Amino acid sequence: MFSNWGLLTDLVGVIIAAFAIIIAYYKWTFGYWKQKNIPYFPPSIPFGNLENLFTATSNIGVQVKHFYDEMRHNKWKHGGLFFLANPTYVVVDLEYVKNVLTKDFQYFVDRGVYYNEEVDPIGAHLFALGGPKWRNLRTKLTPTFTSGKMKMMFQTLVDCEVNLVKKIEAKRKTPIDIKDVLGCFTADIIGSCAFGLNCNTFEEEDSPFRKYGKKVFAGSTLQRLQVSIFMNFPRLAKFLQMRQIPKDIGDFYSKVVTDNVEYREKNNFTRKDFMQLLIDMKNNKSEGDGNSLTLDEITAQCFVFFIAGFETSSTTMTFALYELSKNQELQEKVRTEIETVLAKYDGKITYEAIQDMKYMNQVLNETLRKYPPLPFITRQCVKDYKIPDQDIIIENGTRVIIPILGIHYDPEYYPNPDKFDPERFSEENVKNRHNYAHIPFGEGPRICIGLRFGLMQSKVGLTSLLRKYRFKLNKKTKEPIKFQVKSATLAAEGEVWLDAEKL
Ligand code: HEM
Ligand SMILES: *[C@@H]1O[C@H](CO)[C@@H](O)[C@H](O)[C@H]1NC(C)=O
Ligand SMILES: *[C@@H]1O[C@H](CO)[C@@H](O)[C@H](O)[C@H]1NC(C)=O
Ligand SMILES: CC(=O)N[C@H]1CO[C@H](CO)[C@@H](O)[C@@H]1O
Repeated sequence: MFSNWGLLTDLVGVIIAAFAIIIAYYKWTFGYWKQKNIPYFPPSIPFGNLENLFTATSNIGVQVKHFYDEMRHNKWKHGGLFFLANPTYVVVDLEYVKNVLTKDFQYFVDRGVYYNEEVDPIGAHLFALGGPKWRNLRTKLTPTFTSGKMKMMFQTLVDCEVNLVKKIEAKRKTPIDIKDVLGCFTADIIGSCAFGLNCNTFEEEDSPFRKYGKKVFAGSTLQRLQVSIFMNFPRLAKFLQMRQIPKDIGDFYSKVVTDNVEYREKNNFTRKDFMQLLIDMKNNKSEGDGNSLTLDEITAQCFVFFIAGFETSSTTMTFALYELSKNQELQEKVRTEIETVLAKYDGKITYEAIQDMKYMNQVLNETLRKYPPLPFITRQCVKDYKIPDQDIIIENGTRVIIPILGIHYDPEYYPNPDKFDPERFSEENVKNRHNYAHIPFGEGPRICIGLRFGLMQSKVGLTSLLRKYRFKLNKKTKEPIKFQVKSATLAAEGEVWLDAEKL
């Protein structure tokens, strides 16, 4: 025992030295924004400007919004933050936002999301990739999302709508957990369009598909710790061969795609969905137009379509119905439009009918303003960038944040921002506002590729529900609604309970 004393004191010495080095590193890096002459808020060790990762009481998106608010209050056009020890550049001025996302996009091509193709190929999807790899894939995938392709897939959506109405009908006697019902609906749609599954896959409450889908977003403390390592120490993560997506999840989705591709090729079976479009690209090799995809690439894209597509649209519809339940007058106005438009199309929900609903658009715009599923987006600077009207260089490698939630609640653009008011998106009012004051899908060359699809499925869902039912908020819903602290997206904490009254 005593012979170990020497070893123990050595160990203590090493630990103290390590701490000293870490603290010195923090002190040094915390000088970054001051030296750049960019205004910033004083950070602290070890979380920088962020709340304690383990005891945080607000969603990171809400935290970023608070910083935006303070920066605006101080009349800053931009500002510096520290995420742990990492300098993070926040763009505030809308002209700067436009520069980063669009005008000077070539300097901000990357998203700065960690992935490691070797250990999990499923992580190398469009959302995460950067540089030429991203550009190449984006070019290949863009034709998959044209309005022509959306029209082609429309019937698949309408097929799923039948199940949605059935579900509401079955549950109508008691308050409805609308978030859950709509989660099934969008999982159904994307599962069917990206994975070629039949619509009723989600009849059972916990199909493996949704279970794994939820798991990706769940955000246990361990998961968030991991994400924080990915964000702040990507090189360490790569060195440790860390997976971004747990093995069981990756294997599950991989198998679904592989089986499906095999089945279709063996049986010469085709279907009008995303997967088919990707398979067609895979088999395009011979034409040598550089348009082909590997099986791993297909899997990764199907996976990201599912992950990016189901939660975003279901929360959008949930919040829209929540707001419309609180305001019956607006709900009636949407319903009137639905009835008028559908009457022109023989009472059928068609692609054209959906495009014809102007007020529905305004309601969705306002919903996405108040509840952008992604409260902020990131870019990574890929070459030194001089800010146009200032003598400041943003260095290669710097993480950039566009604070969507903050912009969407800025009283200068949206007076009385907490009020839900679709009139903000009348043609007249939109014209009088900066284009970049409403960016729920991002902007520029990296804008959400699934924008059309997301809007389309949200409109189909709302149309089919509102034409048949009147929704009212049930007392069981905890108000005011808070945002989930641990989730990566902006989702409601707890259930949203609605009563549905048949019309
Ligand atoms: C209401 C629904 C949706 C919202 C609010 C939304 C929002 C967003 C946002 C904010 C981004 C980042 C854009 C940027 O960085 O400028 C994004 C990217 C992306 N979204 Fe969506 N999204 C929605 C639906 C969908 C759907 C249905 C799909 C697929 C079927 C999808 C697939 C993607 C992909 C692949 C990217 C990465 C694009 C790239 O980096 O090139 N999204 N989305
Ligand atoms: C597969 O189907 C297409 C059209 O349905 C047909 O042209 C083609 O010859 C079929 N291929 C095989 C191997 O059966
Ligand atoms: C930016 O940094 C990356 C990684 O450190 C490096 O590979 C790249 O060459 C740099 N780009 C420029 C334009 O200096
Ligand atoms: C200002 C704004 O974002 N308007 C959008 C409202 O929604 C429609 C589609 O639903 C978009 O085309 C508009 O650009």
